[in-house]
Amino acid sequence: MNIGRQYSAIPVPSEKELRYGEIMTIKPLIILPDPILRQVSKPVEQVDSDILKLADDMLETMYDAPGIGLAAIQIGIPRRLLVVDIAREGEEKAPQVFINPEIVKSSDERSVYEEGCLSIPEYYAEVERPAVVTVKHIGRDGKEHLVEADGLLATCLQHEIDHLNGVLFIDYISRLKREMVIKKFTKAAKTKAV
Ligand code: K1U
Ligand code: ZN
Repeated sequence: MNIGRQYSAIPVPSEKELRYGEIMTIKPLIILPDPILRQVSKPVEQVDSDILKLADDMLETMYDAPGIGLAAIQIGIPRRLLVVDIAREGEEKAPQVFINPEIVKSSDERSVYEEGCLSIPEYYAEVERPAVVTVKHIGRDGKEHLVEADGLLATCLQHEIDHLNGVLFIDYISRLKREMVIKKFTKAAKTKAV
């Protein structure tokens, strides 16, 4: 029996035709308490056209939500791949793709940010994390890169890398609050399932 199934959204991807006939797909998001969100994602073995298409679909899904980050597991794909774009409204888009990201350095300095999650819609909570992180990853070009991030990018990258390890931002709040959030989303999922 796959208990995860009962919470899963009915997968109804929508397609968007872009210039040059390219098709990008907006994928359904996996929502709490789906146990898929607790899976530990496996490394991407090869940066090929399938992975690049997946990254493009993730960006389209993130922009549609809208959000500033997305991990592959949030659309049900347990691979170590995430996308971010922290450009503000009115600014030019600045999509970034991180394949097999790893935090190789974290500052002792901490910062607090009110986080949200596309898999836990309309719930926000303050989370304290290292203020600056250095992230090693493979980019769209298939090459290794190092990014030193601070501010919102540092917070967002840590939130997304947590997703790759099955960790959610509600894991940093009190047990009582977390249980209340899970209870609320479990009830909502059961109501939608009928
Ligand atoms: O991983 C996710 O669920 C995406 C999440 C990323 C994130 C937000 C805040 C702090 C850390 C990580 C979101 O994008 S939630 C939506 C959101 O923050 C937002 C939506 C529209 C405009 C600006 C922000
Ligand atoms: Zn999230």
